[in-house]
Amino acid sequence: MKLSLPSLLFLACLSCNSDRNEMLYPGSLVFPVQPTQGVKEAMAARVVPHPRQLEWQQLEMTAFLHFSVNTFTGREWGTGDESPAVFNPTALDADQWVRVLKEAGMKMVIITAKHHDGFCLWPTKTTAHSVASSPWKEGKGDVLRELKDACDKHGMKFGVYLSPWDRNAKSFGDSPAYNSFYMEQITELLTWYGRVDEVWFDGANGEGPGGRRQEYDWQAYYDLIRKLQPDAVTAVMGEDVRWVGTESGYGRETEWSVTALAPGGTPESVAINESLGIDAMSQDLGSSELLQKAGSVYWYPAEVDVSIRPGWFWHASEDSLVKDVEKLIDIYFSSVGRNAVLLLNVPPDNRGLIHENDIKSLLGMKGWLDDLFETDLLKGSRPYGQGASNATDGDNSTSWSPEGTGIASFVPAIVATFDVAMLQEDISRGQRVEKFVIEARSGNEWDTIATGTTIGHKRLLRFPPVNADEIRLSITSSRARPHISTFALFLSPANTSID
Ligand code: FUL
Repeated sequence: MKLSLPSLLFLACLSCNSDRNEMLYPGSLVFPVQPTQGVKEAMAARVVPHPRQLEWQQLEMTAFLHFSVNTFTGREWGTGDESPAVFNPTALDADQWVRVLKEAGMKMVIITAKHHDGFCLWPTKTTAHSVASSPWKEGKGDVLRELKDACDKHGMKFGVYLSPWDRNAKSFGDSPAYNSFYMEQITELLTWYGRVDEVWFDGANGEGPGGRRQEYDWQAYYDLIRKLQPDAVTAVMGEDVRWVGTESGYGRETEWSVTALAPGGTPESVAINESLGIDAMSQDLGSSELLQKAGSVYWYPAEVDVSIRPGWFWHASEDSLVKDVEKLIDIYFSSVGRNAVLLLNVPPDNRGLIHENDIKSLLGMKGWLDDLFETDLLKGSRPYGQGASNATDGDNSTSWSPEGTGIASFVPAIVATFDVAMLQEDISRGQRVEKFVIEARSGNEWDTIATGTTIGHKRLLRFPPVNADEIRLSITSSRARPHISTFALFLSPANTSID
């Protein structure tokens, strides 16, 4: 525990010494000038998510659909010169997309309403470069409408990716003109289809005609979204959800949702991040060392975007290169299991369907995860022993709030072998734990079976199978009183085959 005496006194007045009444900071906070040692960590521990961020974090698994003219040309980045005539799926079935993704455990679907090629999947009034000029449904189709209807039918959340970089728009690079064109597109997407849950702004950005640079008016975009869809999170170049920094499917082992990284693309945020020398790809975005340099911190949680295939778009040549069940499970442990939300891309093919090979991997992963999480070996056991007196009554009997650091023991309800541990913090009260240790006793021998740093919404750990009489969880460092909401143990299913 890193709290010095002055900082404890400071916190005492913040919280009136009562946990229930402690001061929390929704979204962000500006540090006091020259705080005493430990105060910054203790304050950062009390930054909490906005309700829309909390709801988003609990989704855990979400899906991306990359679909555009590239699906038909074989490109990854269209040039913007493609004829809308190439867009002609023969059997488009948005209901199939949503059924498959729901069965695979996905809680939201985000579609590329417009990728860098500028082709719009909805019949926008802003440009003729859209489905309205394509042969699909004789120009009367609307992919966004079909997807949203399917989402509503199956209880799936719905998000839109609208590439700021547009290689087709003539106005791109004429900053005021393109900004108003782009905001028109945002307005259509956020007013024509009912509720939208996420707006995804890509960071890729090239030049306009004649090498012109486009200055995006990020603040105006954010204000418009807040007005039209106040509950939608804005992602990546947005303010609520942070790009994890890789496209490999692997988040950081130490993943703070409270970061010194200032969110979004506004000049103010850019200046803060430049002065700290950090960006979304930096290894350290929230350590105590970094907090000492920072003037403010933000609730800015990580999203791990990765494609089930080598490319983001479907290509026939990649049908044999779909990630297998083992790989998807590994990605799950390295994203959801490392305090992030997984955004797994499953691109529809040129028929307008999710391909059979992708379905096989998705359902294989889901079946394995369902088997894994079916039996919690700690269910029903309660913490006991020295330091375990703060077991909290809740739905989960293993929830526990030690005073700062603490050790609790658990006797598994079923004596059995396990090889996966799950830990969760109640992040509605902030992210606090900096280090923990899990030990197991067999007879008189205690062995360390796993150690870790951050927990956050969810931390999953894998280790060789253990058969224990007793389990011990120690929180060895925390920025403030931790609120452990779940401690659970599981045994991996024997294999990943669904045949
Ligand atoms: C990147 C884009 O350039 C890729 O095409 C893809 O959309 C990925 C999710 O983001 O920045």
